[in-house]
Amino acid sequence: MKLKLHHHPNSRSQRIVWLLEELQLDYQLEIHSTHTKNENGQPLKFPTLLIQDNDAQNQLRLTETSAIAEYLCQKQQKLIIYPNQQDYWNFCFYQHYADASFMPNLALKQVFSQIAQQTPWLVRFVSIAFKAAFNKGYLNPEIQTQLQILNTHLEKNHAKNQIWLTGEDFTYADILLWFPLQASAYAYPDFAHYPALVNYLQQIKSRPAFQASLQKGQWSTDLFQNYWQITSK
Ligand SMILES: N[C@@H](CCC(=O)N[C@@H](CS)C(=O)NCC(=O)O)C(=O)O
Repeated sequence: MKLKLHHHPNSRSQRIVWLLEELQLDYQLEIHSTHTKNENGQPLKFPTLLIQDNDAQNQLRLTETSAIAEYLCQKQQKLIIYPNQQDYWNFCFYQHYADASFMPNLALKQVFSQIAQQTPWLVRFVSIAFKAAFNKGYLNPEIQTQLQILNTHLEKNHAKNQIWLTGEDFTYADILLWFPLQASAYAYPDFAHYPALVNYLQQIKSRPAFQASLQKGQWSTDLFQNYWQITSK
């Protein structure tokens, strides 16, 4: 299988660089520093993975981080939990939770911050007031609830000496969750009130494949922190 990943530094596609490192697969990494169009003139989504099977003529093009993770891990039969294992239901839940429930709230927080920043200053107070009301009335309580649920879940695992979302086994659900969790560590000022989440992020950082992927993916902690910190104001 030949793999080529289109990647944008500090974006959600960092998770696929990490996944490829965890799976120890050979891949070609194409880094785009600006938004790029694909060969049909449409904006290239990050991540986009091009897959060529050894015996196949056709090249597959896969987007959506969670779809790419599922495809590669099922093909490799790694970083997954099987239906006959005890934690299978947890695996099903958390592999979808990151992008279906958690990320949309953070993305909305980012959108409102960008709108407020880009509104002409004379009328900026309108978008700032709108952003503040939506954050206070909906997004902040929602994210707080989501962080609390995750913290409680990881605390229960920790009490059983288990680090990861599905218990003992590190799976691609952990890889998917990392991006929104790391973003919320900067976007949510009270993140330190969730010790199990702080500890979980530390455990992730201690993985050699994670560290290797940061370097290969040209990750900048400072840029990422600034990008998400503006949403906390
Ligand atoms: N749910 C998608 C989101 C992909 C996405 O929107 N990626 C952004 C970077 S974080 C992107 O490609 N933006 C460029 C664009 O939309 O033109 C995934 O996780 O793969």
